[in-house]
Amino acid sequence: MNISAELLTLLRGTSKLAALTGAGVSQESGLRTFRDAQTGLWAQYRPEDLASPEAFRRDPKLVWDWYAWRREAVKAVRPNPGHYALVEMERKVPSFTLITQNVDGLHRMAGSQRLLELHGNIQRVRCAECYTFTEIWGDDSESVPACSQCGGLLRPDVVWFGESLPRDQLEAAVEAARSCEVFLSIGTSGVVQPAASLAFAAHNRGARVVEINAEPTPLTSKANYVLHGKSGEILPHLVEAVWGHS
Ligand code: BV8
Ligand code: ZN
Repeated sequence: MNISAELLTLLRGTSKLAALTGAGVSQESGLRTFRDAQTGLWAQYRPEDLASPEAFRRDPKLVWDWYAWRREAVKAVRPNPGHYALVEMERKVPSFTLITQNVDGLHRMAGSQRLLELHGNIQRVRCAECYTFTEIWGDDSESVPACSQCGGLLRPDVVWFGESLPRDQLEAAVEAARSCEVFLSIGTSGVVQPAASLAFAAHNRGARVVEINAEPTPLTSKANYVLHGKSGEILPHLVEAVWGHS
């Protein structure tokens, strides 16, 4: 792939960079993206119909089982070169913030430190009532496990549609978007709010916006640079071309 000399020069001179990632970054690890069709047992459901408080109220066991299945799927995969390239970028750029919409925990597993998880992490389980986190729970196949503190239902520690994002993570993400010189939008369809507005906030503050995605999105027309392709191929190539081997 050809990366313009202009973009390479821009990135070499950047000291404040923010990167937003979506499910596309985990696709090459073998995880379906949010908009990919679901398969097997879950093919009949749309993610948006399961990832909501209403769905959990209506059928907690169905939602719990969907996340149990996704936790197993995540356990079976590893970060890909795109995740590791972002760890390398964090080491090279003086002020780097990685903002992810992904809940798979792969950025953390790859070693990213300056990481904001806007939508939570499905590896973490908490009580729907008292927020107590827990690592262990009964594996009764008939019902959703109960909180050991208050007896409430356990749920994944993710942000469902209609739920607010964690305030501290969102505020830090907005601050990073507003103050960066370059904003990278990687592997996201730019549909889900408020995450999708971060790139526009950066653009409105005069940041250069770079989109790395397999297909065009609502951001493409606004981006200063657009690299269409697989993030697991583009990111390592970009890091090598800009910052060379560590
Ligand atoms: C909130 C956790 C309100 C759960 C997720 C304005 C208009 C309309 C609706 C709304 C609006 N504002 C708010 C809403 C409602 C809603 C929303 O945005 N709906 C959408 C559908 C329009 N937003 C919310 O409900 C948010 N909360 O606003 O609360 C509020 C306010 C105050 C007080 C109370 C309440 C909460 C949103 C968070 C939802 N939770 N995840 C779970 O995962 O189970 S979002 C979910 O979608 C995932 O986190 C996922 O990451 C995220 C976004 O999807 P993408 O990451 O972009 O993935 P997608 O598949 O779409 O795209 C992948 C892209 O990668 C594609 O473009 C593809 O081409 C590309 N790709 C694929 N492979 C590769 C690749 N690119 C590169 N390389 C590859 N190999
Ligand atoms: Zn509880």
